[in-house]
Amino acid sequence: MSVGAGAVEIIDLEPAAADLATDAIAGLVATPKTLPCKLFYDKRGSELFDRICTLPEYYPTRTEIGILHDRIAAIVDVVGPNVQLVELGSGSSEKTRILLDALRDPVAYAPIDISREQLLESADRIHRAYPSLQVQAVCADYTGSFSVPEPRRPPARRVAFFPGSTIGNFHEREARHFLRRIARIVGVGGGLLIGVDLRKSEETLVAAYDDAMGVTAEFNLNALHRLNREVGADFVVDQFEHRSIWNRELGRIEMHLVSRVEQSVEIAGRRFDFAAGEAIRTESAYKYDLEQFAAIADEFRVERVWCDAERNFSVQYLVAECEVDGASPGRLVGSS
Ligand code: AVI
Repeated sequence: MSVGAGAVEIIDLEPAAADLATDAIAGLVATPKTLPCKLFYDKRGSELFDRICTLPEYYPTRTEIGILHDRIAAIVDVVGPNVQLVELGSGSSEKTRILLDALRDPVAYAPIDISREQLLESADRIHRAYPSLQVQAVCADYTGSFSVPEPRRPPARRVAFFPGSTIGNFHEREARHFLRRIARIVGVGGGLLIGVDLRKSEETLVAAYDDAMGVTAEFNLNALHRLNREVGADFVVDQFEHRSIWNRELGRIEMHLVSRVEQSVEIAGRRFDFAAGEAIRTESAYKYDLEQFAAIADEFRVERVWCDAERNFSVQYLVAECEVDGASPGRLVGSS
């Protein structure tokens, strides 16, 4: 199927609407209580996230963009010409433009995103900005099963782009498993250009996830509003407050929603009791040092690492080394 100017291809693997109530209940029966961070990203949550990315305390976005701009010549040198670029969770594809402006003769661009509307809009914008580039948009959950389309022109290699340090939102075992899947998708000799946030002072980290204007608090609380709106839960949202803490032992920032009072909440016919001060963990953001991350990306060779001057954030180019489940060079279809 083609959309837009007739030249963007869309491969529609959109999963069935997530059962939010089931996911929420599975987290709230656990001890301690949790909610999945994917709950954040409805329309309102995505707008709030875009605002977070511009906040003075939230250093990752501007630092990563700075690295991409400053090091673009070295990045395109190592990535090489004639690649098929596959972006995982493409969102607005803003950072991609820095790459596409500099890559030598990219064969095709395949943005993958679960949000159909945003995917189509950004794929169409990319098509209009780079009319000779084949754009093959895939509407899919990139953490699930998907396949990447073959481009018309055979690429020299497939390169995945996964910016934003979203890898930090995976628990370590999931991150390892996910990176192995990516290695299989790009094939031996294929690449992964990835943004990885680094360890730093607790003060900087906590502030990045608890800004003075309260935008991150609103983003976190929006998960409860969403459950009220979409599955008829009865959270009294004002009776919860946002908290961000650095879990030193696990090397991660955690976002919590803490119950201000003793209360109970009903979701899809199930009641959940909260003690005053009891927390729901809504997100974990792991911060790595370079050695730790290299150990997790165990089926890649770390080819190059670029950091900002303060070593707050890294952009890394990894090359897939291991043959996984029969993947071989040039065999370019991946699934979990
Ligand atoms: C999407 N992800 C990489 C963000 C992060 O920094 O973990 C989500 C976020 N949560 C609060 N602020 C930003």
